[in-house]
Amino acid sequence: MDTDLLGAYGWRGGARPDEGRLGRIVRVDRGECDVVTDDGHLRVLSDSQRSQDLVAPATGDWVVVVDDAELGPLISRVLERTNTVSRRDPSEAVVEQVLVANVDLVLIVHGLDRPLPPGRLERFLVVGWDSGVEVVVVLTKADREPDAAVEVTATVRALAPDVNVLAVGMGQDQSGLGPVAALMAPGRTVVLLGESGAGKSTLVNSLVGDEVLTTGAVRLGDAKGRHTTVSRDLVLRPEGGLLVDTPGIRAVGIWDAEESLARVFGDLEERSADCRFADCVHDTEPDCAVRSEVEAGRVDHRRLDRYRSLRAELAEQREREVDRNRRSSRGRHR
Ligand SMILES: Nc1nc2c(ncn2[C@@H]2O[C@H](COP(=O)(O)OP(=O)(O)OP(=O)(O)O)[C@@H](O)[C@H]2O)c(=O)[nH]1
Ligand SMILES: [Mg+2]
Ligand SMILES: [Zn+2]
Repeated sequence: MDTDLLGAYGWRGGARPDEGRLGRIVRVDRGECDVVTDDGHLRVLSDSQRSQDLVAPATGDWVVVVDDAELGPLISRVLERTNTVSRRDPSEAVVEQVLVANVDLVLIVHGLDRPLPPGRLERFLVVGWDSGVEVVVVLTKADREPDAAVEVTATVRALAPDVNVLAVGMGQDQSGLGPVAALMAPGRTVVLLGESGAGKSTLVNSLVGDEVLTTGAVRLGDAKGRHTTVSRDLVLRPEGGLLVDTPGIRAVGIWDAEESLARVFGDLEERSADCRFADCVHDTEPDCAVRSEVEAGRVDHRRLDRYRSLRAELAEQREREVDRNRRSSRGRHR
């Protein structure tokens, strides 16, 4: 038994729960999870069938494990989360999907062997910032595409001036890893988000210094990945720190992210204070201060389009949510 295994896995001290054993989820499968406890790794039932109120466990969650006489070890509850990285559940319009819980840093990983559409970066930024933690962009494959590294760094800087951008090359020799490794520290949880084939698993392996995760070749021609990673795995780095690898996501649906949207489009939000109507959607309204920025050539019209469509997406979510709540409360009163 390790003296402070859970400390290495990010437990910040403080009172432990009275009941059961404390653990952190390192992987979630259907109905079961891998949990690390003081005694090492355990396979446990997530038990969401039996206790309907249980928060569905996610990778990174701190949980209480109890031993059931019949079922063996199972999660009895999920401790309160400090934060989550969430998106809209791709299979349903009004359900939040927690990707990872209790993180300290989000890395948006992008492979330089493909273009970076601004809209995709903006979505990832909204999702990353919505967790409340710092976001850093990591550009991979700089060994193969040194020119793209310069160009894409400039694109990111233009869209998000206060975001740190790092470029790494993990080909024959490893370059640029130092600054990424410097973002890690004992007990600190870093989650990697990005498209399939971006190099997330490769980056985790490079930082860990071992082939702990499977990586996959990219299809020739369109630089698309093959969805090699299928689960969200929390990995301990021997030098300290935790990395959460995730399956590639292409179109990330934003969830309840007003504030981080305002951050990505801060300049536009500021200008909208001068629109004639408080609820201006910057479309055909008269005296729209945001559209006048576009007309004056100070803001790219495509950027305004992307901002408007993300705002519309959030507004639609809100409406559907209100509808749903209304329906379910009606159901209860019947
Ligand atoms: N030359 C070079 N190849 C890289 C670099 N990063 C990743 N690759 C290659 O890109 C391919 C995809 O990398 P993965 O790490 O599997 O990508 P991923 O983001 O984990 O993809 P999914 O698991 O499908 O989401 C692999 O063949 C890697 O060897 C890099 O910096 N340089
Ligand atoms: Mg992977
Ligand atoms: Zn307006």
